Amino acid sequence: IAGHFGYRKRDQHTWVRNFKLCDGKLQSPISISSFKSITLPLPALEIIGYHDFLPSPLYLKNNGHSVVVNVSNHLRKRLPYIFGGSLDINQEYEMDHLHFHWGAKNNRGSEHMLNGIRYPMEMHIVHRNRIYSNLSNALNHKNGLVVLGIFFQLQEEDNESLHSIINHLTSVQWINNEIKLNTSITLASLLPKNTDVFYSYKGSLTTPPCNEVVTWIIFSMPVSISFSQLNKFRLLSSGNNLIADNYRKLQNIGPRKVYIRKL
Ligand code: B30
Ligand code: ZN
Repeated sequence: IAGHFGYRKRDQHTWVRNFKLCDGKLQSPISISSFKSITLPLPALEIIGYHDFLPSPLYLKNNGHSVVVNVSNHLRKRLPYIFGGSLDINQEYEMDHLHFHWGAKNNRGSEHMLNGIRYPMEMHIVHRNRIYSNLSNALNHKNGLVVLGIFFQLQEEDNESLHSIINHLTSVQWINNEIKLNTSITLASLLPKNTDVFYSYKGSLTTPPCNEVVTWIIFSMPVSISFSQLNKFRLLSSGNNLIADNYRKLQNIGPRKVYIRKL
């Protein structure tokens, strides 16, 4: 199977049986409304090293539920990291990997919704708190991860910053296919032009095991992707099925607050 969990409706209902944390009160994704969000005079989110090329080699992998860009970093270079914004003072979060969620049709694909809109794709740049030595340790602590969420909206022209990933998607069509990327990437090129406005709330991994350890930061401004570029994601396969529609159903906000930072 597609790596121990599936996204079809009847599959998502079984997540809580196998992964108890998926039944928690701080789950993600959620539907975000700018009107219901609380405006805070937050400092800017500091994003350090985002203009530098990620250390090579980068690995592109089809893990059966998404396509992932991993950094190997065997030379222990300083990876891009973030702090400030809505994050606890003195906590730094280092980039771990990035991956995507997308739809089979243009009217779906993003995990979060913003003001009633579901975008055709959402990218997650996953960051681990520097005080934890690796991802699995970070998953045991409620300040373990920060995930930056970036929405994609369709546009006629290609987003050239995505070429270094999308040109190689055909090489990872099947589950567990992994290739070394010969080109490098800057994370800055994948972010929206304006990162001053973002939403933030406390939530979870959107996949099993659903640990409630994620401070979510969702940028208000989307980035662009062309139809033909998005269609290349839609050819990725988990074996018997296409990966497309790898987004989790919306979770209850409950008493949680969503904060918005504006300029
Ligand atoms: S997300 O950004 O909320 N979609 C993980 C990190 C971020 C998100 C989801 C999951 C994560 O770290 N998962 C645990 C590690 N995974 C690796 C993986 O993502 O490939 C192993 C696993 O699930 O148990 Cu399959
Ligand atoms: Zn994700």
